[in-house]
Amino acid sequence: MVLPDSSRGAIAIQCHDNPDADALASGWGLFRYLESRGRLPLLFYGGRNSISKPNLVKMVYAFRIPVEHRPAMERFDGLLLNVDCQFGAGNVQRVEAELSAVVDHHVQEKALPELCVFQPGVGSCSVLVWRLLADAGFPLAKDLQTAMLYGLTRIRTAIPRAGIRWTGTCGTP
Ligand SMILES: [Mn+2]
Repeated sequence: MVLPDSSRGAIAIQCHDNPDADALASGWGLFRYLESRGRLPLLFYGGRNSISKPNLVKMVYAFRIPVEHRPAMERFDGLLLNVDCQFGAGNVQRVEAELSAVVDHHVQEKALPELCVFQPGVGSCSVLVWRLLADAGFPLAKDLQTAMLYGLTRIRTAIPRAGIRWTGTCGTP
C-alpha cells in the first residue's frame, strides 16, 4: 500500500491545478481512507483558478468534498501525496515537501518518488484509488462510490484496457 499508515506526520493530498472530477474523486477517496485511519489530511489544489465549472462546483457541494484552493502554498511540512498528477509536472503547483508520494495514471513526466502507485495504462485515477482502497479493505460508502463513478465516467478513456496488470507498486504495467 502506497499510503504510509504508520507515518505520524501531517499529510496533504494535492490534486492537479484546475482539478477535474477524476482528480477530485480520487483525492476525496484517499482523504476518506486516511480519515478512517484517524488522520485529518489537507485536501487541496493550487494554481490561479478556483473550481468554477458548474458540474464540479455542484460535485464539491453535493458531496461536501473538503477540498481547499491554496494558490500560495509553496511547501508542506509532512507527506505530500500528489493524486492524478506527478510532483514537479507542468499541471500542478510546485509544493516542496518533506516526503512525496504519487498516485497517477498519466504518462510519466517526472522521476517518481519511492512511494507511488503509477499505472499509465489505466484510464482514470479513480480506478487506481478504488483498487488501492479495495486492497486496503476499506469499504466505500455510497456517496464515495457515486463520486468515484462520476470521476471515472467523465474521462473518455476511463475503461481499463483488458490485460492491465495491477501491481500496486511503482512501475509500468
Ligand atoms: Mn485529471
